[in-house]
Amino acid sequence: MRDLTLPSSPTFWRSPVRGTRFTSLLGLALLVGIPVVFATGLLSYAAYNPDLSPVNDQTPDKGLLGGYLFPWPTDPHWLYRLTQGVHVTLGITLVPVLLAKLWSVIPRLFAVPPARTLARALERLSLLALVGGGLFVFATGILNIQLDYLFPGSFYRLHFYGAWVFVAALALHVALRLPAALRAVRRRGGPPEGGADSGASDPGASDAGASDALRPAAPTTSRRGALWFVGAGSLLLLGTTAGRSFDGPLRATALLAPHGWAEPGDGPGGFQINKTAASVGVTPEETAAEVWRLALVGPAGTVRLSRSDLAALPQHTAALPIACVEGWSTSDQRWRGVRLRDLAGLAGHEEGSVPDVLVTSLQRSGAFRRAALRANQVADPRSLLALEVNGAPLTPDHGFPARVIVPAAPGVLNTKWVARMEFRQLSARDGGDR
Ligand SMILES: Nc1nc2c(c(=O)[nH]1)N[C@H]1C(S)=C(S)[C@@H](COP(=O)(O)O)O[C@H]1N2
Ligand SMILES: [Mo]
Repeated sequence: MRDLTLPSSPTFWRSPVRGTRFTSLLGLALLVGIPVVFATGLLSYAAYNPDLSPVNDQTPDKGLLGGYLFPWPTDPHWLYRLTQGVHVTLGITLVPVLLAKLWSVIPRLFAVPPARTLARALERLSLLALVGGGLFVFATGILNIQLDYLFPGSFYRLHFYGAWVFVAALALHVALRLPAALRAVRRRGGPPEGGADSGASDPGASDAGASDALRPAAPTTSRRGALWFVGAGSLLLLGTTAGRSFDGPLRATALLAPHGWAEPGDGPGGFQINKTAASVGVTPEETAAEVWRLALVGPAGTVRLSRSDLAALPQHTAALPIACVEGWSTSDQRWRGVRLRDLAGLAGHEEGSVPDVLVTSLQRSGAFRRAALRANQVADPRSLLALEVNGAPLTPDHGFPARVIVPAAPGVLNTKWVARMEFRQLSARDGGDR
């Protein structure tokens, strides 16, 4: 008899590696890792001050999903470095596990009939959200850290909504499948029971265990070997990614990180650079001493300061890292400049009632030209408009003549080449329409 070799045929998928236990082990690994990635992702979103307008408020319709948002703290000063390093590094590390898990159940994607009961039909629909949502959040995340903003609209919004869809479907999936997965994993250790790996003793096995090959091909590896292969892939990614959170020789191990290994040069400015001055069109002409002025806007009107005016104000030092949403970070750098709260004072705000601030770069276009900081960030004595780093004037690429640096904040809020600072209430409390 001729084989019917359509993917929907039970004999089409022949790898003997597929099986309930294999799938379950991968699923449990994801179940440990994904909640950590999700939680650090929610923190990352909160760290953006997403409910400050006009710049950061890109998800005004986030509704209940944004209900957990809280003012991002400034302590400990390495907070975002840790949470975002974990978010990106662990996310990348889980990719082989996710792909192997999907591979292990792919025959079920083609199963006919798609479902025998209404409950199964509904579950299969939720798998669309699970698989689609999972692939979507991982793909958008990886594209973002590669600086490829291929998706239309805001990355934050897409990744944020995608994550909620994915996690909601995941919660349902876990509720439905966890007991069977735990049984499948225990089975190997305990006394043999029925068809061991086949899932044949499970009620509803025709659905749940359908990834076992009916007519397995000759094995080229054992299931244990396949798990080692997946684990080794994860370790390889971990080992070639984690280094981007560290300075010194470790950074050179971050082979796969787009910004992880680029040599930023030696000297006081010799640490990671995201965008260079040239790449965003900031020229030496417009940052020259005779030309550049900082505009401070507040109740006192507009105050214009030259770089030497700023240098004549009380100078303070703070040791703070740059920690990018892409997951890379630097160790603490020694920044020196004027306190943001002192500038709020110059703009006419009384000491003790420091407001939010909207910072604009002299860079004319691009996503990072404006950023909003919350009052608690402005008030922190370590939050500076830095003029120097590591004992020398800022280099052009690190934001000369002046840049913002705030403890524990995502790198993108540390605006470079600052031209204007508006000190006023930016949060929803006064917003009216929300
Ligand atoms: N004007 C301006 N400021 C900016 C950026 C930018 O592109 N333009 N990039 C931001 C991002 S995403 C990061 S991570 C930090 C990087 O600072 P560094 O290049 O000094 O390390 O600067 C932030 N400030
Ligand atoms: Mo960044």
